[in-house]
Amino acid sequence: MSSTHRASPLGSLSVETFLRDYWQKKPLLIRQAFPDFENPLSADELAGLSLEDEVESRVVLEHGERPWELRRGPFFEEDFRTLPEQDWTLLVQAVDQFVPDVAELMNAFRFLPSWRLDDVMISYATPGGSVGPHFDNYDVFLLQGQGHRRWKIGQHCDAESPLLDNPDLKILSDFDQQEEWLLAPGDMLYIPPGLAHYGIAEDECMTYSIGFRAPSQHEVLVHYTDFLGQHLNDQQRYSDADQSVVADPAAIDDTAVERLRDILLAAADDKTALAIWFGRFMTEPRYPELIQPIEGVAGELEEVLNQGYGLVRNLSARLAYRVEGEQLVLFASGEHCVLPASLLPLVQLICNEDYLDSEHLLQWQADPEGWTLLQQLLDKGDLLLEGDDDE
Ligand SMILES: [Mn+2]
Repeated sequence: MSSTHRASPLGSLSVETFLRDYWQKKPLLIRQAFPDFENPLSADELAGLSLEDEVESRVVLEHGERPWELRRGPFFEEDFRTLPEQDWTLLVQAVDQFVPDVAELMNAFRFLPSWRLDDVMISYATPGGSVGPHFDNYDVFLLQGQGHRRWKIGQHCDAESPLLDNPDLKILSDFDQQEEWLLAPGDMLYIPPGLAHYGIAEDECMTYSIGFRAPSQHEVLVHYTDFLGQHLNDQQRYSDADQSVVADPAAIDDTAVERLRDILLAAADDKTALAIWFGRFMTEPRYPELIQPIEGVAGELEEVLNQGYGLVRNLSARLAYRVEGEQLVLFASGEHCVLPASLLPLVQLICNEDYLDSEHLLQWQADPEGWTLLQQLLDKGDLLLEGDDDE
């Protein structure tokens, strides 16, 4: 699959029109966004994942010990046997990190920056199953994988919107229905941040939520200044060598405030530092423990490629890059390295393809910096040798 010719899942709508009229603005229903969609995972396989320690999962029961009861995984098989016939939902986070066919779904959304993509959550619901009327702080595409789900669209919400008194789930106490759609396998609904939505399973159904990440302004301010702070020393201080005679020693005058503002503005104006912080932040993996250094693997690179095997991206790794003047910066799972601009084609290949074939990679054997980069990413565990994970 080529990174430049992936089919858009927007139906007859162009990417340009979608971005202009819908993205972050209003909901969009796309009938047969994925025509003849083949559900890559069965309900039993999803339930199987929820038994695993490293997987985040939840069950929501509408009529449990209290209304909208939340149970957290990992679960035991016994837990599922004791659930009622209907009105419950199993939700499993970041299934893309464990199932390559689910990860591949995300490639259809590369008309948006891939570092904005977060994960694919999958929900399985029995008839009547729902997680209640709610809103999210991020964009989501809801792809119907199996069965049918009725989606009701409500009002725009914010931090002030009234919620039910529930310790675990943020369920809206008011829902002002604007629209209603019934989704069948292959249909997809886009929901912008802050828009109330309420999905109810008509029959046994599975829904794939392709979710996005966006840092909160709190994260931008706190994390960026924390990152900058690591490079500052104690001698760099508020200074007032220009201090004039004070009219009142207790007063904080404008000049003092402006000296502080200059410190902050200089930090905000450092576009290079800001970009490096951002690339590291946006590529931080959800499960860093799934990216482990693999000893000795880099030494096998040449042999493996010569045998015709390629490399695969670790499903947990997040990659992005930035070109700034002559400088190329690669971000790999929360870290960065500065590279010569001549490595751009290799970096683009690594960032955009799940599978790197031997033919393309062997071309870089003559370039010591390119070859070293591949070895470093293998050592770090962001890239894996084909065959190591039964691909
Ligand atoms: Mn939601």
